[in-house]
Amino acid sequence: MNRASHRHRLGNTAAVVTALLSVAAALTAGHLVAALTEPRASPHVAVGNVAIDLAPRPVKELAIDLFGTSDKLALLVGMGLVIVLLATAGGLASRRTPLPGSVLITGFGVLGLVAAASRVGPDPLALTAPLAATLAGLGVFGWLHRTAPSVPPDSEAARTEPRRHAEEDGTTGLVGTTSGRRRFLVSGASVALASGAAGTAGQLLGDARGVSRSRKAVELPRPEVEAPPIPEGADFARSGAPSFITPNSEFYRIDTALRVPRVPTSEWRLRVHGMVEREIELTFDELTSRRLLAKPITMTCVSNPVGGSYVSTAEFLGVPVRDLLAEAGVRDGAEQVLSTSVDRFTAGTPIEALTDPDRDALLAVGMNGEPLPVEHGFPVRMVTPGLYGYVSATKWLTDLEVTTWDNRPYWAKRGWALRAPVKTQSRIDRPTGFEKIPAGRITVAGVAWAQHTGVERVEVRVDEGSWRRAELSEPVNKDTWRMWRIDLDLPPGGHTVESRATDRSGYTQTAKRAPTVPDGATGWHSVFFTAR
Ligand SMILES: Nc1nc2c(c(=O)[nH]1)N[C@H]1C(S)=C(S)[C@@H](COP(=O)(O)O)O[C@H]1N2
Ligand SMILES: [Mo]
Repeated sequence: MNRASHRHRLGNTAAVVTALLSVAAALTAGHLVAALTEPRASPHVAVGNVAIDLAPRPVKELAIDLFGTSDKLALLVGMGLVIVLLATAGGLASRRTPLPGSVLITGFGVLGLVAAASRVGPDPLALTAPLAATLAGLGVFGWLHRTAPSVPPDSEAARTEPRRHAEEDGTTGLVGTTSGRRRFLVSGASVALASGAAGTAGQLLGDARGVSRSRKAVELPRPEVEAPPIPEGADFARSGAPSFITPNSEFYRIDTALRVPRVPTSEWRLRVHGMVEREIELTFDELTSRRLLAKPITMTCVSNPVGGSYVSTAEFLGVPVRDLLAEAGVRDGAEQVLSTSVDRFTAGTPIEALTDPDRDALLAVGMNGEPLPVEHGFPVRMVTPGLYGYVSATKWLTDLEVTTWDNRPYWAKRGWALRAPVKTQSRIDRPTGFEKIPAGRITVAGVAWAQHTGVERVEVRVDEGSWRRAELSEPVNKDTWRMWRIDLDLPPGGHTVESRATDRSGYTQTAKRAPTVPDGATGWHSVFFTAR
């Protein structure tokens, strides 16, 4: 054996860093390969799930008591600590030779293999991730171990004062040590970066694939009462108004999620609690085995400016919220239901709006005949006719707490109104602003909404002339929008057209301009165009 390799001995820090980085490389490589092949075979995920299965009941109950819904996170953190401890010990044991660390990594690998095989079953795909993890771990460990700078045996000084030592030693230690250190730093940093990238990519990819698989597997149950078919006369799309049903891909989208939550149905749970006689906890199957309703509902965002596009209609399929509240038994004094999403968004909905047998607030699972799209709250969201979305339409729903208004919801804490019924509004879709159209007979068309009251009338005026009644599309229900259109004969030149809606309570859309904050914009939509 030559002198150099005989003298290769790692300092404590280098040894521990080497071991920790190797384990990180192993786990993240395994996670990424699992995402590409079989997500359940990701080594730490498989081991964690086996641990959950094997844990005795009292341990599980204790974990839930201690950590509540964060019990899975707690398990992962606990596993992380054990791994860090073992890796540290393995690193320290490998200062002279990489053998102990390699044995440890192989041991982790075998554990991952057994766990993955037991979770996935006899499928060769189950083996790829643990194998990739083991190879990555061993490879990185061997490489970093070789790259790590040597510490001369039994020299305290060497660790603290490498320069003096190197000079005394008469070797090229000064140069060697510094560039060796740098090389080790660079190698270590690249392993850390690559692991971070692999882990993130694996997580994003795995989540996306997991949820799209879960969504494809959903078989929507039939509603107890089918919604009547949408009459042809509900649509003025040919005149330039939007289509009555908004296709899912065009439905407006508003949320605070930087990244859309990805919740497979198998992981979804709903808790109904607070001021109730009986708490309820439901799985997705338990929810969808209840009575479902199908109903077209027009949703609107409070941030929709006059003339804006944050308004859309879909046929939602879901369980009436009032059924669940009746099951739970709402106690006296309750004022709102605070709904919470998996990403901690909250909305507060007045209890009357949810218990009202005439208003079909739903825990929706279906949208236009499909499971909810992921961006629109898969697997379960709330939809409440007649209220702006921020107080009534929590997506990725996981918790319903019956409580009082003392408990402030997300947007109420940020200056928006606590109660927010949708305001009666209308919008002009044709002509569009500054459009140039042939003079003579022109069609002006648009949409109006007054959810839970119903649109009664839409009027149009040009250049501040007299108001004229527009033709209205066939009503579908009082919770959906109505289309309108009117033919006008106009001379060449610039014109301004305005519209105003009147609802079934007799209220006419006000001309008074109000901003969206705190409870929804008002004013007439006006469009300038040129006829020539
Ligand atoms: N989890 C969650 N749910 C949410 C929101 C949110 O930010 N997070 N935004 C609300 C708002 S402000 C509106 S208008 C509706 C929009 O629903 P959509 O994106 O399906 O159109 O969702 C509501 N539900
Ligand atoms: Mo909104």
